[in-house]
Amino acid sequence: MDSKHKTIQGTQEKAGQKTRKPSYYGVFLLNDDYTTMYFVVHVLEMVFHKSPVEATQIMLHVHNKGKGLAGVFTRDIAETKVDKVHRLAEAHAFPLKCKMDKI
Ligand code: TYC
Repeated sequence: MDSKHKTIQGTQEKAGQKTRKPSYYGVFLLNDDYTTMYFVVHVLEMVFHKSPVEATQIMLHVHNKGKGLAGVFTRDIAETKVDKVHRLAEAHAFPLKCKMDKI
């Protein structure tokens, strides 16, 4: 195609092109009887960038209630967080589980 017939691609102005808002997912940690409290706090600090105080509060909530929110992300980021938690847990032989739920 010659240059005077080229169209602008990927812009909002392109006729009929719809945009889509991202869906958000909560990433939750689940309680178990074997993972150490120290390790869960470490995961919350390293993977979810929580402060030591906030990480401890979330860990205790999970320990007492069975489940707790670690963070809210778009789908791809949430999938990556879940994967990171499971890889870290497996590497340290802990059964820590994490899941994502559309919110
Ligand atoms: N219940 C664990 C214990 O008593 C601690 C724990 C907290 C484990 C949170 C998992 O997601 C979790 N050692």
